[in-house]
Amino acid sequence: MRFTLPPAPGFGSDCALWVAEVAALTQPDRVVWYYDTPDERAALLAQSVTEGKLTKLDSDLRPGSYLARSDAADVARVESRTFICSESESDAGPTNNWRDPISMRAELAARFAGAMRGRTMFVVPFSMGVAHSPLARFGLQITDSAYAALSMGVMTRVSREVRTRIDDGANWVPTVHSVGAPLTADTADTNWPSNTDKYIAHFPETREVWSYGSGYGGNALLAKKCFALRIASVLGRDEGWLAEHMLLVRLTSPEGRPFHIAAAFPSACGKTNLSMLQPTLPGWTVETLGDDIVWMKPGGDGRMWAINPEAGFFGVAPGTGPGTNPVATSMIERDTIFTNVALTPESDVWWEGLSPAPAALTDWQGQPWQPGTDRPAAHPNSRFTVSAGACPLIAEEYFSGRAVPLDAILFGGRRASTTPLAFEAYNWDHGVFMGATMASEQTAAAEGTVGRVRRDPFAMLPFCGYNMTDYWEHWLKISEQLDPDRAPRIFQVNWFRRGENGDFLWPGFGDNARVLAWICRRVAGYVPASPTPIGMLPTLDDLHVHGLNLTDEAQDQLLAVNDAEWAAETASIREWFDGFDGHVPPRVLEQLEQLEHRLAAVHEPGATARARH
Ligand code: GTP
Ligand code: SPV
Ligand code: MN
Repeated sequence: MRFTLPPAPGFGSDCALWVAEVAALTQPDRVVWYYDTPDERAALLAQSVTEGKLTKLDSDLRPGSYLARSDAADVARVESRTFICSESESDAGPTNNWRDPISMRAELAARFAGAMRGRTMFVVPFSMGVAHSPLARFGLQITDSAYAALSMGVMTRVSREVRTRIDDGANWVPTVHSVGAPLTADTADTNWPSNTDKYIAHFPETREVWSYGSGYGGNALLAKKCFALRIASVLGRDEGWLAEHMLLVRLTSPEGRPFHIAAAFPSACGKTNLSMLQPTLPGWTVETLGDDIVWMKPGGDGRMWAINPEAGFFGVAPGTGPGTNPVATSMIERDTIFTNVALTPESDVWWEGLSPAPAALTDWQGQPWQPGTDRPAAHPNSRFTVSAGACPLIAEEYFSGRAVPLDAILFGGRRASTTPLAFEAYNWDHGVFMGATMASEQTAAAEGTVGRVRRDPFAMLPFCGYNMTDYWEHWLKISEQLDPDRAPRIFQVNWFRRGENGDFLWPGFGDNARVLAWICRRVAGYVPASPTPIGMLPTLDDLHVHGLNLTDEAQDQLLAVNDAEWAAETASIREWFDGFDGHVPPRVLEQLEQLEHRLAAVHEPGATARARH
């Protein structure tokens, strides 16, 4: 028997017909529309507990909260199995895994045929953004995972209204997810069904997502990376806006002036933490708008306007504690789904960095664990899933859906060396160059070697749904719609520079407010900055570091621009650009040439000490 994937439903088409076609292919036992009403949610949570897929945590210690333990081989995004199936290979570009859409449809049809046998197929209508907002986009996720349906209920705005709007002809993006583990009369279900064969496939022309084999995070919650970044980046290219892997935060100065900052850091590099930081600088306040994804569009006023399309946080658990992130710690006191953290004997959760280790635990794989055990109790990519409405600092825009005007855009990553704590781009093109050449040490958020430095342009390497150099071109072009005096200013930051002994030189977390405050003062025109070859730097005094007790080494190194390191950096950027076969936009190449030129100039006779910094 030959199967095909149902064709993408066209604009204004009947979603029920498409759902029936997917059901005919995947053959679930039953089809259930899931609107995430309180009753539906309670019933699905209870059923998941009965089936052993969720553990209910102690109702006094962690009310309304649950623990999920994944299969040990399904713990993070799988970049090697993520595909962009554009008609032309050059539209996917050299940084994506390209597959021909016709052959991928055939390959997937064979996987999806009968994939949901014995299971329930949930149909989840969701909105990215508040449903009545002009920037909102709708989608349907079909999934055979109750965990995915429950998580979608937290991470997106799931409602019957969205289905009505779709039935009334609104545009929507179809997404299909199966864990790839059909049940037969003689196969027992497991607590985390999944398949060793995995596909995270995107069809940019027809705006579809098909995901098979994984139940974890961005592989399974298709509204997140698959729709809101990979498909949305393509929509943005075609329609004149940007879908970005960024946090969004509002800082208000002691004088009461609000500043809106978006920041692109790669996975597990500090977005959630920065989005809800508790400033250690008196008088400054923070409101949280988003922690992972920003959609932004130039307005008629020449400013860049931004929204967070998500409704929840899927945050990294390890490292989250009262000392580092008291806001998140209180946000996840209740009504939270935890995945792959450790369980205490009292049925509460624990992970490295939350508190001193309890005497005995059950680790993320269900094994006994004591302090001193030579593996972490919580998986390094263990996560909490919680409504953004639970964040004590959540901004009013979470409810109203209003967009905010961006004052600054930050690029950052984990760099043990080379990149100073903070510096400003000379202009938009220089900022685009900073974004395009960002590099970061890899983390546990995706498969791969943790700690290896890789270029991760705009923190979008795994998330750009089209050709990376076309995407840089789009960033350059979008500035034509911005007023140069009102466009967001661009900065680079690095909280992760290390000293000789391997320790972080910068305290990070709440003290990052010192850097953000400098950025706001730059935007307001209140502080000068020193021109250096790599950009405009603050002094330590500008960062109000008094009281931090920085070591001599930290004072010396945090803002240092080291000649040898930057010579190696520019050489490595040039080599990396060479891999794009002449497609790097000339304006970006020109920025590299200017940087090399500025670096060489500091060695010429007469170069100022200040330029040498
Ligand atoms: P994704 O959800 O994967 O996109 O990650 P993210 O960018 O939101 O990262 P998150 O804020 O969850 O931080 C990831 C890890 O970095 C956690 O273990 C944090 O404790 C740690 N971290 C965050 N901010 C800082 C900081 O300023 N300094 C240091 N040293 N560590 C930090
Ligand atoms: C990331 O890896 O950037 C995440 C987690 O935010 S996931 O949703 O799994 O992509
Ligand atoms: Mn992320």
